[in-house]
This record gives sequence, C-alpha cells and structure tokens, in this order.
Amino acid sequence: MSRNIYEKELGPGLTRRGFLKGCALAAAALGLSDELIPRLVEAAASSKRPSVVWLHFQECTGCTEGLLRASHPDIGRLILDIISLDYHETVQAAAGNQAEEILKETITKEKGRFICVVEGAIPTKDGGIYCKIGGRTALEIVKDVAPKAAAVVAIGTCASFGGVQAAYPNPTGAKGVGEVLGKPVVNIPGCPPNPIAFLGTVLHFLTFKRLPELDRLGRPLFAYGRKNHDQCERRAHFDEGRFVEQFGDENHKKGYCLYKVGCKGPVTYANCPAVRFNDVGVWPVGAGHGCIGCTEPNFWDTCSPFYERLPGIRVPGGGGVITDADSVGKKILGITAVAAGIHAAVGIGKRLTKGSK
Ligand code: FSX
Ligand code: SF4
Ligand code: F3S
Repeated sequence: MSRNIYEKELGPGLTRRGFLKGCALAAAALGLSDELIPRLVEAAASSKRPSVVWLHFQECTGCTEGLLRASHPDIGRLILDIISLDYHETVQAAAGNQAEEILKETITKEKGRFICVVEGAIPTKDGGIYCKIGGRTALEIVKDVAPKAAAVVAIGTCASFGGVQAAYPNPTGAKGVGEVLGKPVVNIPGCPPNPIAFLGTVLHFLTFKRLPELDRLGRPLFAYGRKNHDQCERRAHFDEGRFVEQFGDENHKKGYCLYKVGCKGPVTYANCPAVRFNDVGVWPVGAGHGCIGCTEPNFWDTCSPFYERLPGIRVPGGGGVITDADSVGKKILGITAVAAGIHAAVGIGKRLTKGSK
C-alpha cells in the first residue's frame, strides 16, 4: 500500500508489534494513564490521516534525519503512518515545477485542514534573499503556506528560535517561525529534537482533537516541562558533590556529574534522560558529554562556551556557589529576557489550542 511519499525508502509497512511499541513509547512520553492508551492506539490506527506540508529553510536537515531515519525504525514508520506526508522537499520524488505544483495543490485542496511543519530558520534581512526555493524566498513561502494551515509546528531549534543561523552576529537576520508570523506556533526544539516529542504532539492532536498543553515558549509541556538536571541519572553525584574535573579523568570514568566540564542540564528544559534517543537508549550526558542546552532559545550564544561551567548554580559538596559571572554567566542570565521577548512576539498560549481545534 503506497501510503506516503516515503514508502519506497522504508520498505514494507510497520508491523503490528512495531505499531504498538511506538504507541506505547508515545503514551509513556505523554504521561497518559493506562486507560487512555487504547484511545491513542485507536486514533493512530484511524485512516483519517492529516495532510502534512513540510517546509525546509535554513537548517542542516538533522531534524528530518532524526525523525525519519532514526535508528528507531518503529518511530519513523509510525510517524509516517499517522500522517499523510504530501510535500517534503528532502524526501519527495517530485522536483522542480512538479514539486511546486504539488505544494500549490495541497495547500488549496487541504486549506484549513493540513498541518504545516517548518524545519529551519527564516532569514529576514535584505528582503529574505538568503534562502530561496523555486524562485520565492523562505519568508514569502512561509507567509503563503502557514496561514492556510490548521496548525503550524516548528520542528527543531532553528525553526523554533532561529538556531545556529541566528547565532551572533546573525548575518542573515534569521528568525524562528513564530516570530516571523507574529502568531502562535507549536515549537518542538532540539538540535535535533527527539522524534518522540513530535510523535507525541501529533498523536495527542489526533486522539484528543487538540494540541497538548504548551509552555510560555510554545513547547509541549509533556516533553519540555522539566529540566534535564532534575531527571538525570548523574544527579546523585551532583547532589553529593562528585564531579568530573576534566574529560577522561577517573571521575569521568566513574560516571560522575558533568557540571564542572560545562553541562547545561540545570537550565535546560527537555526530557532527554527520560526518553533518550534511538534504539540504543542513549542521550548526551549518558554518553559522557554535557548537555549543551539545545532546546533553549539562542543556546548557541547563551550556553556557550559549551565546556565552561554554568555560574549561579549552588554546587553541593563544598563547591559553594559559582558567582564569577563571566561571559557565560551574563549570557545565561539573559535567557529569561530573550525567552520573554519571544513569548511576547508569538503570544503563545491558550489561543493556539483554541485556534487549531
Ligand atoms: Fe536546526 Fe534541523 Fe539543528 Fe539541524 O534541520 S535544529 S541545525 S540538528 O536539524 O533545523
Ligand atoms: Fe546531570 Fe548535567 Fe545535572 Fe550533572 S549537571 S546532574 S550531568 S544534568
Ligand atoms: Fe540537547 Fe541537552 Fe538533550 S544538548 S539533546 S537538550 S541533553
């Protein structure tokens, strides 16, 4: 059964076992009680799959790679089974005028019903000339497509907040989708994001006919409601003052806390330790590297240098409070201001849920 444009690449469809496994993972991430799981499975199995138009702008395509080519085939397959991926510039077979025709046709035929997924930031400087597809700027495309959609999902930190392109000095004036549109969007940040955050959001939408609850930055609370630091398996070491002093030392080998070698888990809202990545169940800190805060707005500026410790964190075990507000500190302290600015720009909140029912 040719159900979407990616079918040929992935081979035969999802097995029943894989389908249920993917649903169970999404249900766990969403924090659903056992009684609600059959409802989610039923919604996922429904033949009414929402049409998805997936736009690519300034990015590395890691979000698509992470989602669809994950070494977690069940997740990738399930995502493709519950949506109708009608336009996706990276994976579609169509090219040139034919591709542009498909886009036009889909947004006309599915107006008010399709989901617009945006991957990548949008350059706004000099009329947006730094990213063009089919003769139109990213700015023109997103302003044409997004208002016709039932919901807009920004996938990855680039689409959510500008990402690496928006890092100082942001030569192309790159911005996130919500800021460019001046209206609420669902942000699924991460560089790249965990596929479960996207899958859970779509399944929530299909099951309950509304988007999941969002935080003030438009991020689904089920995935971004808690700090990595509060769910980290190394947290006991932090609390007891046992730290890696430098990469490769004895404490690193023992799996101690990575705070002193730059981990930004204490200021990063994500569920990486709980959900982990791929079939092998790893996440950066689990693999011995500090979190660099990739789900946070402007983390390239605010969380770097990545190997310097966060200031202003109470360090147990005699370490005291790191008060030397060096460059990292000043930038980290700026996170709240930046976040508040974005919030004001996109006005995320209840309106989104209401508007997309
Ligand atoms: Fe950005 Fe997506 Fe980072 Fe890349 O395409 S969030 S650069 S991993 O993957 O947009
Ligand atoms: Fe885990 Fe990093 Fe927090 Fe240490 S600082 S407990 S490694 S999240
Ligand atoms: Fe990103 Fe930190 Fe998770 S770097 S992938 S939010 S551990």
